[in-house]
Amino acid sequence: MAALTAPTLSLDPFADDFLDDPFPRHAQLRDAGAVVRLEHHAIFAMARFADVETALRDPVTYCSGRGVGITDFGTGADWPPQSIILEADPPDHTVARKVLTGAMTPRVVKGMREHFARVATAMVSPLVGRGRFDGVAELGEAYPLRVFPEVLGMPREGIRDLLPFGRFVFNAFGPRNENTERAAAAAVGVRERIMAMTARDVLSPDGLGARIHEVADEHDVDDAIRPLLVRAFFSAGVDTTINGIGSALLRLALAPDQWALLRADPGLARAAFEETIRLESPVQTFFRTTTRDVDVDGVRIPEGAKVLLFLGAANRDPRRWQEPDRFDITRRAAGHVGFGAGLHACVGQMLARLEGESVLRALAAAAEHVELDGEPVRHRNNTLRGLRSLPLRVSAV
Ligand code: 8QM
Repeated sequence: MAALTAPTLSLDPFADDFLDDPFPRHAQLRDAGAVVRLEHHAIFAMARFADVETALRDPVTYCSGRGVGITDFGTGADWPPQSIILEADPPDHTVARKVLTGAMTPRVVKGMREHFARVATAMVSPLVGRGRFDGVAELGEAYPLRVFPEVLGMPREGIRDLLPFGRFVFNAFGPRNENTERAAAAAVGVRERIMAMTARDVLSPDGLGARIHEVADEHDVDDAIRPLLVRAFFSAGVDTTINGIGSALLRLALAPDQWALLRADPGLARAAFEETIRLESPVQTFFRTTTRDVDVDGVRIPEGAKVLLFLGAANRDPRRWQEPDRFDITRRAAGHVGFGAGLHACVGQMLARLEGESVLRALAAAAEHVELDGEPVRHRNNTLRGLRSLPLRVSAV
């Protein structure tokens, strides 16, 4: 009986006005129906938690191999570069996933804990001593750009390429609009240098990059795809955590009551980061492509359709969350889809949490108060939500 046509909206989810203030439009998308058609890009979209989660957990119907951006790799497109893991389906995905999870085991991540805490404390201390600092440049970016290359074992001279590379990757999931073109222009030469850093002989032998090559040996992985497995860490691990940490600092600066809770119990640092991922969803959207006609709430989505999944809208769906727009570090944020769900759920989520927790713990130990010292400036990206600058004022304990 599924014959209803999807409610059609004319909004462009990659336009400046949408990206700068997505939440009112998220509500509009959720309220319009379980599935809506966005005619501007000739795509379908889902924004309710239940439907986004169902799609994420049904990779047979909603595949990734045709790309998780707007480009359909099923029709011979070869731009932007396709991910070997994120944009693959079983069985190709299974092998890639095994190698990346094999390199980043819980034991490996646990082994980083003390070092991460020490680096966070050392980084936070002079900032708090100064009393004012930029939460993005001096902490949100500085911290991941310090610990992540170390963990990967990549050459120092490659660090400056990580930001433009990540910004390009995440913009390029969207259409070729101004954001994508700007990021592509800023990444000229960057992609080649990033690929050069995936080679076994430039990665330090004790890092995660070298581990990927070792695990790839164990699984007899083809030489041709190894660089792409290492590249996945370069693409996925930097801007994501940067925007997560920046957003957490903003949220805490805006909510003195939540800051007081964290000060009283630094054990809440991990929960505060988790709640930030729910509320701000650093990765706002991903596409899937349907592998068959599928009926959702009476609406037929045809085979081969691009479906935009609004992770950020699902994470604030009032059908799923109480007071969804409230930053509450004591709520049960677990179960959000900020790290995805199912087969493709973020491989690095434990590392991301450890970074977030380490920074928030260090700050809560060193600062009595944190508040805004000026207007935060948003960073615009087709997929990522985060900040370009965040002026903060802090008082030492
Ligand atoms: C996003 O290049 C890649 O393999 C890759 C790019 C982006 C991601 C993951 C992998 C999901 C974090």
